[in-house]
Amino acid sequence: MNFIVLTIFPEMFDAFWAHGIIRRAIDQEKIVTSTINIRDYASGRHQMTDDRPYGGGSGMVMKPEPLAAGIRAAKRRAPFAKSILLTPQGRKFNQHTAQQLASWEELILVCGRYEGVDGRISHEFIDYEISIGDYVLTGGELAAMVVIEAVTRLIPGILGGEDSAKKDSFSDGLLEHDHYTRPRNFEGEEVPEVLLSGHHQEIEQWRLGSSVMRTLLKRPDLLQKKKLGEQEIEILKKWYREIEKLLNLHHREH
Ligand code: 6GU
Repeated sequence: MNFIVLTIFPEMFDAFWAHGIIRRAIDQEKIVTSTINIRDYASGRHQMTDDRPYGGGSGMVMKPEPLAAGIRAAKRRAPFAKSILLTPQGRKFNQHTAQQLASWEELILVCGRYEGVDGRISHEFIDYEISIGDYVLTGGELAAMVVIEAVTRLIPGILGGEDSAKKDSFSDGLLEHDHYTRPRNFEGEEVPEVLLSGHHQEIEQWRLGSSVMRTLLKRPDLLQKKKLGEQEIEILKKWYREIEKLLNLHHREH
């Protein structure tokens, strides 16, 4: 995958490229990364990349010429690339979008700043607009990093465990199960016995139960959307019966 980022703050990406999974993906030549400084394509003594909005109002708008020239330069490096504008007005990014983007060979990520970019850029030079959530950031740089990281970890051969991306939260509509590591007893709380048993089937059962209940408690919206399997329904029924028992006990007492 070839990622080209257009930004007025290319230095923000130096640390991002240099660590963790992104670093490893670059070293293993699974991804190629570069930045284009939009300011390099701005003209005039001050190389301004923004200007006041026509029609008045507060805030600044990114000028079209430097962005257009920057995107054209990126397209010369990556002729088949799709160009993505990071903006709070975009489609909400999720795991499904990450999977779709991972199927492209080349991506140009345009980081908007200020109040937005000139409308003619979004109309003529941008294939998709993506937002990473309903909150406002001053620029698209952090959002671009979010997208790049989410896409990179889906590229085959990047993660330690080959199937860990498949087991991730959201990829099957459930949150991940609880995880434990040593020590067995931490400040009085024990690791669930079944995880020490070595019974792989029972461990898988326990993990599915943990996933389903965690999703019910933390993200019930995900369970509503998901098509539940037989096993998952059984788990919910089991807990439903447990809760009923508890309620009956209390009912008798009061
Ligand atoms: Cl992609 N950009 C900006 N500036 N703010 C955001 C965003 C993107 N996604 C959520 N908020």
